[in-house]
Amino acid sequence: MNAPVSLDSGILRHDWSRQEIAELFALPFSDLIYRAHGVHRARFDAHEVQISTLLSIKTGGCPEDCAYCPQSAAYETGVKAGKLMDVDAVLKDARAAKEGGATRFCMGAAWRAPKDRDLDAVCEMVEGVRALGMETCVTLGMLTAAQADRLKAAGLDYYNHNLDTSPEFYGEIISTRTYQDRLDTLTHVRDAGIHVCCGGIVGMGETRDDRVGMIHALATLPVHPESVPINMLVQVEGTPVSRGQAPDAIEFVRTIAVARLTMPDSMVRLSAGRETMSDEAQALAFFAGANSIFCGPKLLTTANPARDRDAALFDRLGMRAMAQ
Ligand code: SAM
Ligand code: DTB
Ligand code: SF4
Repeated sequence: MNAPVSLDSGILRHDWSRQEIAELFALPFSDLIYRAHGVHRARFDAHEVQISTLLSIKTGGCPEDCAYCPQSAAYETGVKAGKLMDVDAVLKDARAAKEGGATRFCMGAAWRAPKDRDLDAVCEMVEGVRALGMETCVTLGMLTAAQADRLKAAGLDYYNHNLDTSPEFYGEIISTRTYQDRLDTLTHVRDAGIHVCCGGIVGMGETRDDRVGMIHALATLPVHPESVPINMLVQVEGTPVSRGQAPDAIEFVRTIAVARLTMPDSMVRLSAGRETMSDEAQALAFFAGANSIFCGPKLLTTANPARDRDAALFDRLGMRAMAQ
């Protein structure tokens, strides 16, 4: 006989204990995704997916040592360091993204933190993309409160800054900044009135308990991030974590489901890692509560599924792009 699985519409809470989150992760897979889907369906149209497009506006040569990242100057990954792109070139790309169906344009820079003069150009980009009628998102590294205010004044909608993993495992992955540095930037972004996009990575050799710790850190923030990207590690040769075992798709889907259950009003993004993920694993991730993706053939430096593969998948699953 099946034990009864309680189906509810989700409760918005910020006081999750690690134990409660560990218990969600440990549920039988079917019970977990059934519950997560129930919450998802109660709060969202389960057939709609929000679509963002990514552009690397400043690639490579990053002084940070994030062990997963092809853009760190600390590792030989074949990524060439470039300069900040011109505003016009960025806007040309944004127009193409809009034509491709994206409602949000995300610009990423391989910086530890932006210099104030770099921010002048980024603010122009934000203004230009907004004028095209798209939502804007940037990810530029650490921000001061004053820099966050400048981005808000330029009309920025979202700032992406990930916690990446648990507080305990963080030091194994990054030595050049602390978890608290990340939390401080998130506070500056939140205080400036910008929507927060914050999530992490699955598959870097962390334990289940680290995934629990990561979701716990996100779900106990004073306000849940409006957008929670769950990235499956893209194993890039030359990065320290590329030598581990390939990430486990079932564990990835569990992480999406627990994010959905603990942060019921947030958009959960099935983020990096779709290029090597089967259509079936993606379908499970959508069922478990993911409702946002990056579309277009490239993430920042690595491959993402071609548009026709995504279109075919949406068709097969009866899903559609969310209007802005
Ligand atoms: N430099 C900024 C920062 O670190 O916040 C912005 C860009 S950084 C590339 C944005 C996020 O991309 C990282 O926090 C990480 O979660 C994700 N990322 C980077 N490399 C990845 C990889 N190989 N696989 C999966 N996610 C990755
Ligand atoms: C996020 O959480 N994932 C995106 C976005 N935020 C900026 C980046 C994924 C990068 C994957 C590796 C690359 O293409 O360089
Ligand atoms: Fe730099 Fe961001 Fe990559 Fe870390 S994740 S090395 S900060 S670009």
